Amino acid sequence: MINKETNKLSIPKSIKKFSEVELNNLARKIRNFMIEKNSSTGGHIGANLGTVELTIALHKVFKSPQEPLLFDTGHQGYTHKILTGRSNLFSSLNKYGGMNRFLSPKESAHDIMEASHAGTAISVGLGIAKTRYLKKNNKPVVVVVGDSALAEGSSWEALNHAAVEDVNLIIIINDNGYAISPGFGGLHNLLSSDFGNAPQFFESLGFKYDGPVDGHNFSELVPAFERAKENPTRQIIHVKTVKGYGWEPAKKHPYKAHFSMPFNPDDGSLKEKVTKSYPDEAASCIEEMMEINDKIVCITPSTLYATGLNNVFHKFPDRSIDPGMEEQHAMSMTVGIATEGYYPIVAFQSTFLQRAFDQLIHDVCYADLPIMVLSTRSGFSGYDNPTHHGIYDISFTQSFPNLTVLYPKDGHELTVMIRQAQKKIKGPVLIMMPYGPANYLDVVEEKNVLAPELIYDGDDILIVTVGNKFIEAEAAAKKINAGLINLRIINPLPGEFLLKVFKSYKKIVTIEEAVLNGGVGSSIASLLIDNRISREVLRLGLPKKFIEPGSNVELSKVYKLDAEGIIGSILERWGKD
Ligand SMILES: Cc1ncc(C[n+]2csc(CCOP(=O)(O)OP(=O)(O)O)c2C)c(N)n1
Repeated sequence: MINKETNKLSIPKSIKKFSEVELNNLARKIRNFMIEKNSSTGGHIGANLGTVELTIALHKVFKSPQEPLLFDTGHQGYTHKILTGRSNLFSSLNKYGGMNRFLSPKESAHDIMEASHAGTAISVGLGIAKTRYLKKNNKPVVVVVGDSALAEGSSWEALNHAAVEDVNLIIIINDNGYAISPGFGGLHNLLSSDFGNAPQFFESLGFKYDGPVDGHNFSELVPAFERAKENPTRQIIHVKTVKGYGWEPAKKHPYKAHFSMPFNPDDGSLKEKVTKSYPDEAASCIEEMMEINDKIVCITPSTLYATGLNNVFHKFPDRSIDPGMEEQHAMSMTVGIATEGYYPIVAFQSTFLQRAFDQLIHDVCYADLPIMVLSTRSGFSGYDNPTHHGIYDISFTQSFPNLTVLYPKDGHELTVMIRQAQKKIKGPVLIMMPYGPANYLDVVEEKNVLAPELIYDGDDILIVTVGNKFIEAEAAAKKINAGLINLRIINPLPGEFLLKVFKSYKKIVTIEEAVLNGGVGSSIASLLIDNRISREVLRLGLPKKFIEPGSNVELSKVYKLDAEGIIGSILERWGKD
């Protein structure tokens, strides 16, 4: 089945003429391959086991890429990758330079778009279909969208538009009832209702509705897709699938094994021990705070897995809200909660916080109410897509009025910061934390961690470091006898404090795991210019480009943000003296 030499799953050239038995055999082969490969590399195993038959049926009926197949988010595209000749790449998944976790035109002409953020495919698909209409190309465009991605605000905008367009767009709802956590809300209820309201709902919007179709049964899938191909205008096909289908351990997993780190294929147990992460640390602290303060409400838009809030949600179900993948709504809702005198803590994965950019500035900052926003996986975010790195949050919040932005140097400082910020900051506050296991440097219970700290003085170079770069910055500072500041507060910039310390130094180095443009280094350079103070400033951070996936260690090395890289850049700028 798997050719060990080429590491490739042998797939026959054309499945167009396959019988149902052959299709089922192929599905079994693909499923086994995925379990075997993902068990050693990790991957979106549950999400992909659910789309095996659906994707095979799509490739049987439609001719990719002329009849383009778009998968919303792209995390469920493994079968599509295998059927388009990429099985040999699976061993490199979640390795530096390895196969993309999502779909990417850089990998194959069969991948029409690269996403990784949910809720974009109906819009892109409609754009293609509309342009094809102008070009008089009437080949259908097929979009596969998950039931939760369908609940994204952008998907609703796209549906509203698609409902009145005379173009050949087929929307397939891959309804497994799950986001990563179990599905939620009116749309979820509508799709999972046994009483058949979904047809009326979509038909009254203006679509043709076909379904529900059993997404693991070729005798239902293939005819449904053939019917749609015959008459592809404004067509919705509602396909019911099971996340983790065909793999016993997924049944017991709380997220149906949506994604897993390397696992034991027999029981799904993880191969490596899980260590306490920054979000875990923050979540324990929130749990204790909610215990003593019944006015704290905790929210996360479908990112329980990245925010560690499971226990909080379990313990305080009435004061915990996961509205689904609805970042904009989650952010705006905090204003209502704060207006009523409660204290909302809303936790995002940094990359998805971008979805709530305007709600953060327009709703939260302008309201200027006590609201806490947590941004997890700020900085490098591992082997996800290049668009998943949380490297823009520092830059975009630098310009926001009323918002205090904090970034602690370690796990202790994080929890003290959350407590102090909740007690002392009257307006909105955003606290960032990095991906990965928490570090613990010193206990800071007694200190005010809402202000910067001069850790020690040095010779003529001063390093100003932001958040998780502290460890590498400190190692570099010690090597070259530089002074060191743990900045902690990155908006508003603590100008008075900085200018006072800068008096003793000729050379200033700033370090941040974020894009340099508009970042802390730029703000410090502006501070000096605005105060007509002349200093040499070396800004260390990331270039304005999409950064490849990689571990923190790998990427810190490549982008010279580890101690060695920091020293190298300093020596390159100023030489040895
Ligand atoms: C805007 C955005 N928010 C959150 C995520 C994280 N995320 C990735 S897949 C996923 C669940 C997707 O659920 P669904 O669309 O139903 O697809 P399924 O995995 O169930 O097939 C989530 C929350 C994301 N990729 N994009």
